[in-house]
Amino acid sequence: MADELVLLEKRDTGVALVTLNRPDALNAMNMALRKALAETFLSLHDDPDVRCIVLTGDEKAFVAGADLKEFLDLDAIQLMKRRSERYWNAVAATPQPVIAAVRGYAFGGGLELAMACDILVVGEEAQLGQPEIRVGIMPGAGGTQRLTRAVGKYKAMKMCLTGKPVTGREAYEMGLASEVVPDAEVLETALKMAETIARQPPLSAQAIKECILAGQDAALASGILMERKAFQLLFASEDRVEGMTAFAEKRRPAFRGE
Ligand code: CO8
Repeated sequence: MADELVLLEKRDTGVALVTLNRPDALNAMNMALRKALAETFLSLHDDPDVRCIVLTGDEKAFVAGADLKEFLDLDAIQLMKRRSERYWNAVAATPQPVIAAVRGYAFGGGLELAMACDILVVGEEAQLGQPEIRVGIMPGAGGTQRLTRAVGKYKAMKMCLTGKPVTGREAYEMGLASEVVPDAEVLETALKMAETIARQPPLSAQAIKECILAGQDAALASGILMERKAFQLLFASEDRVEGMTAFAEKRRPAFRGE
């Protein structure tokens, strides 16, 4: 277990905790780690017992970026042929909500991985940055795109062009995090939030996630239409009947994801 690059713990609360486990390299993402992470997420996509996922590293690092040592001798065609985007997509396309619990460094591909999640809980002293420019490359897995959507053009330009990180507190203030807490409370806060989400009807949670993500890139009228159709569709779910009946009967609903 301790040798595994990615640890998976499924809890009876409906929460899955995924922990990156390459501490000697500050969780830098080599190909083996990316593959293991993708396989772990793919195994969760269709698991009805998993209603929310928390992704974390350790106290020192969420992820210190792509593995630079592995990049050193790579040429452009070899890089292209690795098609490593499929590993990122396995995380980004997860139907259930995913919370990134960020402590320590989230650099380069690490920040891009966190931004592929839906909610970011960050420690006050965490360091988030896109330092790729300092080693002669640039963000390559969403950094110029998701960061700009999150914080706007001017802050994204500054972060990507200077390579300078921001703290977790600064990230929260600029809209790059959902919540900031003392570093020691990050994981607990993320897990509690995940438990709250896991108690909600999963079809609603998944529809909300889908609408927010797809709506970001749609015209407002198209986004509103998409939202209305998803809203109407949820009236076909058993959990909708259960939720409204439980409200009328003044009891706690029991959602089954049907
Ligand atoms: N790659 C490989 N090894 C790393 C990385 C990394 N990104 N980061 C840290 N490590 C290793 C170190 O080499 C060191 O190993 P060793 O003990 O064998 O020498 C160990 O982790 C501990 O690191 P440090 O001794 O450097 O620890 P410090 O606390 O002194 O410093 C830092 C921590 C500041 C995080 C420092 O390690 C650092 O600057 N790391 C590099 C950060 C970086 O530049 N990240 C961006 C990488 S590029 C990228 O992510 C592009 C993504 C695009 C994805 C697209 C895919 C197609």
